[in-house]
Amino acid sequence: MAEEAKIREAAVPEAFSDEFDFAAVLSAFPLEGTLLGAVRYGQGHINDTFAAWYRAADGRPRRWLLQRVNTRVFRDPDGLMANIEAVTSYIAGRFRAAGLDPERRTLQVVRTRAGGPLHRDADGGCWRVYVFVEGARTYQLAQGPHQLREAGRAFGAFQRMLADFPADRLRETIPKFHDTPSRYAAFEAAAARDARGRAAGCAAEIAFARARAEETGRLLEAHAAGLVPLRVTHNDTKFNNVMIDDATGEGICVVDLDTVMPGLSLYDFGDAIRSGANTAEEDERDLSKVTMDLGLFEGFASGFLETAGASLTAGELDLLAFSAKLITFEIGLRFLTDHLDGDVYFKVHRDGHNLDRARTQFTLVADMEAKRREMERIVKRLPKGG
Ligand code: GN1
Ligand code: MG
Repeated sequence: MAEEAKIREAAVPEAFSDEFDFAAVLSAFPLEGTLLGAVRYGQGHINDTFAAWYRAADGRPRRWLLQRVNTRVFRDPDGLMANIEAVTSYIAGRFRAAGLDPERRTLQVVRTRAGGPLHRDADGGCWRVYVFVEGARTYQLAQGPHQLREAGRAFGAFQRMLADFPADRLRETIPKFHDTPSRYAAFEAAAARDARGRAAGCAAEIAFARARAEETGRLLEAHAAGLVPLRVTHNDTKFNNVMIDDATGEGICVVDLDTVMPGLSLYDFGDAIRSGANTAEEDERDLSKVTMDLGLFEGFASGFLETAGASLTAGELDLLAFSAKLITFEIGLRFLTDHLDGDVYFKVHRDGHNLDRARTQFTLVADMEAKRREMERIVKRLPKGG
């Protein structure tokens, strides 16, 4: 409580959204006080996320995180929520066992008045509410290697905490999510269909992708060869999926748990480098600003290896640097595929948005190819703990 009192109250917004009937949706949840309204929150590409503001009886404002789950992407929302409740309660238990208050360290699902984790509206929309983690925020761009180190520690610790979690209790929310060869096949199919006549306009990106078709299977081959084990992984370790405490700068809470599934540690490492070590935003149009910064790379790697390094196999350690490149390539492929398909998966906010995103990813891939030796040297020399 004392800790909570130190957290500065966030300002109530001046205007609220009228995109949905929030009063009707939120009446399904047992939230105290008077609803003031909801505003869009965050930068996610899949779900619709809002901060829902209330005024409590004592006059103080309080917000909750409200999300409309994208059911085109997540076909089994009940399975998804079963995963999230199982994982968050397991993690809370692990924090408690370590003598830490789980309150701000893991997401907490607020169940509906009916007792379930989801509310379905009249249009079939699936809604959920989480406790809002106050006094912490996410960043689109890292403020320096120290933040990457915090993110690395948080994602490494997340993976370590789930090491004994019974993986057979998890539904696969999106099958073959990080299966790069399948993602490549989907890209070739989209290029062949050319549904929107966009292929001619991105011939350079298509050629860039084709030149790297050979290496898409490397992580799965290493897994099949027994060098890289299946673990419970986060699978969407974007830098903006870890909350950084405003007061301490610590990476306190890993969010966006929709894709927690059995996977490879290399997916989590790779995706974090893709997003966190980029010196520019994911959709930056000025590609001269897009580079993979070795200081940021080292920041993340040092934190991740500090908390998870000792449990990684030699096969995993050998592939860490490569995984950054492969996952960046894979997500670039997914953006390019969606551009070719007509922007049906990722939210877009301007024409050519997915193509811009694909270009930044491919620019990073080329930069990582140039810096590969240095990345490998850094991984080798950092201490491995956990
Ligand atoms: C999506 O939901 P969000 O924006 O954190 C996507 C990730 C991609 C990412 C690219 C379920 O993540 O796989 O890496 O966009 N999530 C899903 O920015 O597809
Ligand atoms: Mg997210």
